[in-house]
Amino acid sequence: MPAIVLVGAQWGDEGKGKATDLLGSRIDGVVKFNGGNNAGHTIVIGSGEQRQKYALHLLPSGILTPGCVPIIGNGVVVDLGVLFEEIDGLEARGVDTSALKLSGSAHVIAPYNRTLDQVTERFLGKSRIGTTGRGIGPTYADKMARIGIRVQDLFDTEVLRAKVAGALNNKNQVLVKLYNRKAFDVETVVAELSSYADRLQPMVTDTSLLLQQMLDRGETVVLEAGQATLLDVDHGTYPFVTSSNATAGGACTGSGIPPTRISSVIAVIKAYTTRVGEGPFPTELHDDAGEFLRTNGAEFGTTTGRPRRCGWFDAVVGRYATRVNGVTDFVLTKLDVLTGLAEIPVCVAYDVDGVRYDELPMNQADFDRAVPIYETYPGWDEDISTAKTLDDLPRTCREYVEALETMIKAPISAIGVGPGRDETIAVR
Ligand code: 2SA
Ligand code: GDP
Ligand code: MG
Repeated sequence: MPAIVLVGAQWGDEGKGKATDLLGSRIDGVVKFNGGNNAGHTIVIGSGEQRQKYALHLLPSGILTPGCVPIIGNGVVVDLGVLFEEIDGLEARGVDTSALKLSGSAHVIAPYNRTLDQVTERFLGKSRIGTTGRGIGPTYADKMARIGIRVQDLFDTEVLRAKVAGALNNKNQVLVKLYNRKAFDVETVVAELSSYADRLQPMVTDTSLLLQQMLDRGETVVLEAGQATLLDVDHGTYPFVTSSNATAGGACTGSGIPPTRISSVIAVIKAYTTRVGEGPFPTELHDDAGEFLRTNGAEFGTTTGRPRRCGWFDAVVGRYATRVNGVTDFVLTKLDVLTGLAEIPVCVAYDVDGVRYDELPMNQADFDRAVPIYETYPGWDEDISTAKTLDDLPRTCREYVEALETMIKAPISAIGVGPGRDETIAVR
């Protein structure tokens, strides 16, 4: 039965939160499989005076759907303070979070990992990645170096103490000698992490087993990615990426659901492109058009508030997302943001030193020099935010969507025309 993977096709903030939320009553569980509180998913529910906006970071989007089991998988890195802050914030607004499950194998973001993320970025200066500063990279580095702290370690103080001491062995030297920072005290870290244990205990579960049982019962589960394809540590614009696998492959390793159980892969793609943080972005705009997209699309980081870099739709990136994720359906979002533009350029290929590339160049150095080759489409002026079917869209708008669909080589099954749940066109 269906295990649906949902990923971002570009550099993030495509509207994955809204897309997951839209699946709503059709799903029994949502598992977040990568990343941590670097993610920011905005979900808008209701209309008029009833309109409510939620910004989720660590919690899966399914938390807002009654009856849906929200699950934090083993592939996630968890800042426990942020987790409880988010839970308390939702509870205060009347959202029931009691069904939340957390993998005992998920890694914990320790306080020294947050510090290391921030000081490393500062020392990198011009070569910085532009991270969210939440400790994500150093925590995944510890996981791979096999010196990470896992959720299950919090329930045995002796084990926890040994692990924290092991992790701090080298880190304190680096922090003091290289970065001129104070050393972390083992006991203080142990006390901080242990303080969450009692409240955490009831939600800690073998989530891989739970998910398998749900699928065996014929239930539907969504595997929800944080970040996006071009931020994937293997398939993205390395080193300007996050430190996890945000593509469909990561959904299996980060949740414990095997590839043979995945039934479809939905990719969310914006009708233009944004990126936050450093790194190459061929269609980036530094002019009034970029400002138009940022203002109309409210393109500011959900977690950090940083202004997002904005540019035209890049069909090469879209095709790449189709290929590396095995996309079966696209959700095209923020089409409404383009309303009012006389013409809309779309990048169909790149020119790298006089050579045309229809696919993403293999070498990062070549991608850095990629110059977009544009085709231009006529825009539209009509308000499309109340459109419910393709026929409700102006002809030029429909033609824009059809052109994108042909270029990205997978069907567009839903279109977002506003942030709200109901501001959506179901295409098929
Ligand atoms: P990190 O913190 O180590 O994961 O940063 C590495 C790169 O990954 C980018 N990244 C993101 N890009 C877009 N959206 C993200 N989530 C927030 C949002 C971001 C925010 O929803 O708006 O509020 O600033 C996200 N998380 C990580 C990051 O910019 C680096 O390029
Ligand atoms: P995510 O990280 O992919 O979940 O995306 P974010 O929540 O960080 O950013 C997407 C933003 O676009 C949010 O503020 C959403 O409310 C908003 N949004 C989603 N879909 C649409 C849409 O179709 N139109 C408009 N105007 N806004 C949208
Ligand atoms: Mg986001």
